[in-house]
Amino acid sequence: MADQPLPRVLSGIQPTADSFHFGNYLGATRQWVTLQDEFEPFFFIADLHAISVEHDPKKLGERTRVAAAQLIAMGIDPERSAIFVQSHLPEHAELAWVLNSLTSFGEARRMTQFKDKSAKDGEGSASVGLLTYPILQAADILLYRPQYVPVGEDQRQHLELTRDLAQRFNHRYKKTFRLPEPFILKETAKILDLQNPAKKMSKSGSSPSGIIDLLDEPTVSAKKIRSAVTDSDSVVRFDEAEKPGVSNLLTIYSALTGRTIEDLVTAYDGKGYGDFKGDLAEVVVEFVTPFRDRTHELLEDGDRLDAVLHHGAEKARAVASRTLADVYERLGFLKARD
Ligand code: ATP
Ligand code: LTN
Repeated sequence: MADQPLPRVLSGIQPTADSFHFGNYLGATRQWVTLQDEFEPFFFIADLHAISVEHDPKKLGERTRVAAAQLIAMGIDPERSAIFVQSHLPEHAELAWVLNSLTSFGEARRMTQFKDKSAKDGEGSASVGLLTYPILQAADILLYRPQYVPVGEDQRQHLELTRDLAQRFNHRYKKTFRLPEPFILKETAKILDLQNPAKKMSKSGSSPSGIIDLLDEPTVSAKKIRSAVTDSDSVVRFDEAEKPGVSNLLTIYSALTGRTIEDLVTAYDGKGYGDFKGDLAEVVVEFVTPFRDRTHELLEDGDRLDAVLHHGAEKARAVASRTLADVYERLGFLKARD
């Protein structure tokens, strides 16, 4: 019997900083690594999304390469997974245009990420790209008809919009898109800022001491863990409402070591925050040191990285161009002559 094709998994990450952080890794990309075994995997660097806020064109290309190197260093296998750059496939922007015409203005404006990001300088000066950002994201996803989209909690609403748009298109024209499901791990869905545990750790929103970058100097990361905000009672206990800082550190500790939260709480019973943070700092250093080395090694061979991205784009194009052709046909566009 012929092998059944595997269901697909797809996700993307923006090249908006010089490094990924622990929120990106524990919330999202770590799941990319495990899911690639059981699904046909597509992972991309969302450079089109990165220009929806002001960006530095001198840095974008290099950040895109560094992002790809980090994904490989984490364990995304370029032989198995299509790793590609969003702007290398015009199909993403083309399907986004189609979906723009299916989305109401109010629907786009209600997205909390748009509200948060546009609040900074006022909605009137936010780019229309920031408003339509989730529609481009829906296009990214629907082109590949994936079963799962592994992301952090902050992306749940965008996934809901994606499903709504898929349903709307299927209903209005003909069944074309698969309804994707978010894949969000409860425990690590929202890693918090180390200095302000009321907020998520974020490339754009965190201060340098609130965020642990995977490519930071390991001694710097250790220091950030040791000076993370906790509270004054000195008891290591998991309580997200009363002790968000300590609970966040327990989440990171548990995710990096595989030890359960209960096991950690028992192990630090009667010890203070000093021991707890010191040990976690060591765990973090042990994790980031080989990761950084692998990333830097991969970055030394730029040609090989570019070849991986080229090959990834070819695999992606084979799928994306077929979906887009179906969409154009169903919309009634006149076919171009060969
Ligand atoms: P920016 O601040 O530029 O919006 P970001 O730090 O939020 O960036 P993204 O590139 O938007 O990072 O996110 C990449 C992936 O990481 C997404 O799946 C997102 O949900 C996840 N993610 C980001 N921050 C966290 C976090 N603090 N906890 C868990 N997951 C996160
Ligand atoms: N908005 C996402 C990045 C992203 C994405 C996607 C994630 C762009 N397109 C498609 C999953 C699927 C973010 O992480 N901020």
